[in-house]
Amino acid sequence: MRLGFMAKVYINSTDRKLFTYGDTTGATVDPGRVILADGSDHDRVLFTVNKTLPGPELVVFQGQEVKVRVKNSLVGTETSIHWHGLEMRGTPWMDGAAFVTQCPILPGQTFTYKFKVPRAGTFFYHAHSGMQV
Ligand SMILES: [Cu+2]
Repeated sequence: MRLGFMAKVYINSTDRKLFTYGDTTGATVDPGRVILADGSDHDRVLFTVNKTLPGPELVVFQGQEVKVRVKNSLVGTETSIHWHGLEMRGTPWMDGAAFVTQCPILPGQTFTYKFKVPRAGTFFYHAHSGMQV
């Protein structure tokens, strides 16, 4: 049986073992039981946020200012984070489209996104540089 939507897993960067997010028992997860968010079961490289896919949930009030500090820990690859569906009124440079509204965040660099959430709803963020779309 695959975990699918039943649990969120993360990978330990030192030993590359999988664990269930929020579980404190230390039990590992068999990679063969994990199905990725897009439903595909072939092996490939994933870029994650804070070692999870999907990344951490952000709960924000309409009109609230958001600050998100992004450190690019990818090896040899630039990135940026696009705030999908949110209009960046007054701060278009915070939209997160690399080479369009900002320079990409280089490996080892940190960039802080700071913007106001213009409206209520459910949105998502994703990497937005080169093939990271
Ligand atoms: Cu998008």
